[in-house]
Amino acid sequence: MNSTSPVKSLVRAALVVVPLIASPGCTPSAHGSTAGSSEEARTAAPAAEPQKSAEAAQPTAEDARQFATRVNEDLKRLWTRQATADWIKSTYITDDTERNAAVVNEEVLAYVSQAIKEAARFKDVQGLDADTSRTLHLLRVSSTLPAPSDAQKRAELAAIASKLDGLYGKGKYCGKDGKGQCKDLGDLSDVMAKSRNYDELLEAWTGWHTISTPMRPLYQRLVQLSNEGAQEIGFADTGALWRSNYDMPPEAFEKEAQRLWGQVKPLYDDLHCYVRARLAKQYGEDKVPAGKAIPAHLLGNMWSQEWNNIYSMVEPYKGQPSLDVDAELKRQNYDALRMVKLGESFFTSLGLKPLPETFWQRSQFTKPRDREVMCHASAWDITYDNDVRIKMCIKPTEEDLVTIHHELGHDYYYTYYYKLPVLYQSGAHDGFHEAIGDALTLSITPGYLKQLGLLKEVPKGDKGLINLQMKDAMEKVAFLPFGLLVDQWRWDVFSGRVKPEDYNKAWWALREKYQGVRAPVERTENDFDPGAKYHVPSNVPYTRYFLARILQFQFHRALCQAAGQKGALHECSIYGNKEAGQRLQAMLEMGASKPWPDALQALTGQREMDASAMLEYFAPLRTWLQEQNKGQKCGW
Ligand code: X8Z
Ligand code: ZN
Repeated sequence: MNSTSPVKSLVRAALVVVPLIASPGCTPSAHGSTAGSSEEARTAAPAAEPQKSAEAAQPTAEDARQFATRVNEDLKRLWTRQATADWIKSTYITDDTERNAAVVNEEVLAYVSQAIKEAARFKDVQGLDADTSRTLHLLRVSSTLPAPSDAQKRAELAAIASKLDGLYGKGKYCGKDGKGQCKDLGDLSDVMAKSRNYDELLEAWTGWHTISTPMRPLYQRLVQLSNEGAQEIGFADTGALWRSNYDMPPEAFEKEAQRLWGQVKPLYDDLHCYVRARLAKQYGEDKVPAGKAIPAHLLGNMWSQEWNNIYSMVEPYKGQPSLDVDAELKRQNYDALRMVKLGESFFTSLGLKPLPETFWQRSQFTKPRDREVMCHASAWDITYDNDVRIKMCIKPTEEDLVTIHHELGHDYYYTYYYKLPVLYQSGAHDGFHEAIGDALTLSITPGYLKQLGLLKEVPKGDKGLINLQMKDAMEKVAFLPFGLLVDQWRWDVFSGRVKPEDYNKAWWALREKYQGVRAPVERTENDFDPGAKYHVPSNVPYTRYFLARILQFQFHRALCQAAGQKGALHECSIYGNKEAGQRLQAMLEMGASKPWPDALQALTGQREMDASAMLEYFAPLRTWLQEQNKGQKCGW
């Protein structure tokens, strides 16, 4: 609405325990991963084994069509049971709810591998209709943790996945001697965000990184077993399976990710150089030397993935209007419900429908006082039939307000595609799903926030703009290399290019190469630092977030064009614009029914992912950064 650029920011709480499974949104009920273990190996045939159609040697295209229909029906039933069990478990963690979820998850795993093998019979069938071939393809890539058909191994894999997730979820650091007050990730992340004391930060960082040490042998076995599962269904390894979910050969996708990184790297490098110089002022040149990677504990976040928590340290111009939304949220006693309503009102302002009544009845907005829950934000459609919900532990912060928009983006995707067959109930690719809510937050301008009474003053002029862009960049631009490298590491691990004895070394080589950060203290192969990031022990693919950071600007630019806005991209807001809403809705309704370039074209007119919108958006900051960095020794 307003003519200044968006304020938003903030990372979602970089902490908390999350789902076990990757799925269309960030829900646990991922298609085919495991959410726990069952004690006994399930040797029996899957409960809902797809009926063996056309036993004859030569199946027909019609057999294939019927098979695809039946798999969609079976999966809807099975995934509903799985999501139900996972929801109950995640909102009430006990041994019983974990075991219950594990049993259902194993059933789904067994069904999916069986169905994929059966589908192989249709490989050479001529004349398959487009929907049938797409459905069979989506089935094959639907699982993020493929299980071996050997029931004992499948049970072992399920047990390991559950154990890893539990180690992360229960992770605590209780002081150097183990006898101090125990701190969980939430507490330690608060230190990372707020402290400016080098040693205090170091202790929080090293403390959290102790929790993943015991994960190493488990992770190694998970890699072995899931690779076996992947190979059984015809993939080179689990990483190749993940990369096959982008409507192009896995090798082409690897190149695509590198191409996009090449587009944004120069912008990241400029930000890195400027931020490092500011950090050197704060902590001293000896601690943060020019021309070297930055110690990983100084950027306000456990993984240095988003840097907005140290915005005050890098604020370009002092004396400009404050961009601190937290203060007003707290002062006005904003509660969780009001924050979610505010989020919904952004979507409905675009002409999108209100969330169903059940959303309000069944979501978890706040942390219950009387039981253990998974607080990591997620969005769900439990029945694949518009039973949409979010699960969060909302606090009155700007960070959570942004996360609410992110999660509602997932729910709006669900709510517009739930009538499709269940294998089409996904994002065009997983990066699309992660980008919807974020794209909308690019329209949350200071003007909008002022209207809501959440900012006192709208920043003005060049200085106000640079401050705003810096705040944005510390979240969006800073994230890019981390978004990419997590799976660069996993792809190498799954493929065997990185051997278990080099897990940690390879992780830090990538952290340094891409992010320009380094471990603040010596690390060895006794450590297992990748395990200190949730998505590794919980086996959630991560490249989606890298893609989403780029796509959200591409979406934003297209929506601004649809809204008829002609000004600079960083000044655009689509708030209240029905044309933009219609354009978005058309893409959401497609789900995964078509290859993603078709969906991208429907929204943007382009068939390629493209970071030029992100570069255009940050053009003013980029010029400013280059000016500031003159004479600096940039790079590492
Ligand atoms: O895990 C998440 C979301 C759930 S889809 C809260 N994110 C990544 C992370 O926290 O590391 C969002 C940004 C990146
Ligand atoms: Zn998400």
